[in-house]
Amino acid sequence: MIIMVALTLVIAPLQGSADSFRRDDPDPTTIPLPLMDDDDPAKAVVARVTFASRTQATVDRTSVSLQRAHTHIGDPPILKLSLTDVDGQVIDRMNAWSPLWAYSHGDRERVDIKAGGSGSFIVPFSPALSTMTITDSALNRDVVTVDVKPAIRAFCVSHPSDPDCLESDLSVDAVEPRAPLFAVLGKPVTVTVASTVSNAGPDGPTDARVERTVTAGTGVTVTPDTPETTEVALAVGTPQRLEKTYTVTCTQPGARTLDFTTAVAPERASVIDPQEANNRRTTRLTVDCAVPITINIQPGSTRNPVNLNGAVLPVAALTTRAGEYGNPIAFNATGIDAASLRFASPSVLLLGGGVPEIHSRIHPENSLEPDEVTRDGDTDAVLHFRPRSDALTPTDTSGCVLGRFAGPSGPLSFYGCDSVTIAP
Ligand SMILES: [Ca+2]
Ligand SMILES: [Ca+2]
Ligand SMILES: [Ca+2]
Ligand SMILES: [Ca+2]
Repeated sequence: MIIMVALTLVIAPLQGSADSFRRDDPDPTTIPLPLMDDDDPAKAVVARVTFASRTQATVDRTSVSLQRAHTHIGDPPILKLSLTDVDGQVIDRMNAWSPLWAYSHGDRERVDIKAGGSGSFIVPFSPALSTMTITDSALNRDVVTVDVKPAIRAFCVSHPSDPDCLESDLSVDAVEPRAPLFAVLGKPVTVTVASTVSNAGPDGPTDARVERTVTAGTGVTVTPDTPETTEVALAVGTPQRLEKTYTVTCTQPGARTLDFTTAVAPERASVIDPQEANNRRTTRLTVDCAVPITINIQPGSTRNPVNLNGAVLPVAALTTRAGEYGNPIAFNATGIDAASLRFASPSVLLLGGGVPEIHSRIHPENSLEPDEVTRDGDTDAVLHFRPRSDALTPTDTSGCVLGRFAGPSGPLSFYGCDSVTIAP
């Protein structure tokens, strides 16, 4: 009972309470009216909202109605409606009567606050409209935010010729990852993905939201791995290319996959895409994750001189245990596939170049370790290359071997480098 009495107000204090409003609140008597174009067919967005209390409400339904929104002239500022566009910018503000406030007529006219109730909020239609936030002015608290996009979308789907409704067939035409030929376990590499998006019309330019996501399979990590949303204005017939760079690191050897997905959609609910099937495209990138190994160029020499005039260069690929020389995975050099071998500088190997093993076979041997003194007893593979100037240049300081070997459960790539001194 006490609560009921406390909630019963006479109308005079209500009007007097305007002083308690924040200074930047618009004066309801001077608040600008929603702009209405009289040449435009009247449309309004209607939200039916049920209030459980002054600060809690739920949205029952939203719709677009072919009627003009009323102007809220003279409404006391009980509730405030803020209308935002798809970018979150406020495009309109207006006052509204609360369904919880009811006049009652007795000896004196007064306003009661009901415990609950429903009401319709009717605002002018805008093709840019996204949300309607209902705020209790006196409490300065947001009560509920209504997403009006589904109602606008449904209206435009059923009224395609309405002047406020546009049609744009947006599409993702290509998702093209560019990656190095191989990546060494634990060593980050850069992958650049180019996405091409376009608008086939008929209407445009259309503000579009492009979302790019990446999903890494097992044995590989990628950063950034959170979806990124970009806004682009797509003119009809003018594709745009968006590039995004990722850092990719192999955590397990072998073929590892990354799925790059790009999706496009109109920003505004009033723009209908008649063909959704072409709005998303995924391209799978397979990364060859190579096992790092230790090699000894010119066993017996610490200088490792390399002659680019056709002399034979011996290179020992060393058999190592997991953890030896910092190599994460055990490597048996006798399992090397000689036909796969190439020797060159790192940059040339990444471009697919390099010279082959000149005998097309490995030479099993207990070779010298990198200290050029120790032979550890296990069998290594000595390889012979004839370096040329297209494999190493006089300024190169390291020579590397790339190849395939028999891994524990199938062929894997391996990669190892040692320092070189290019002979003048
Ligand atoms: Ca489309
Ligand atoms: Ca050496
Ligand atoms: Ca060894
Ligand atoms: Ca050995």
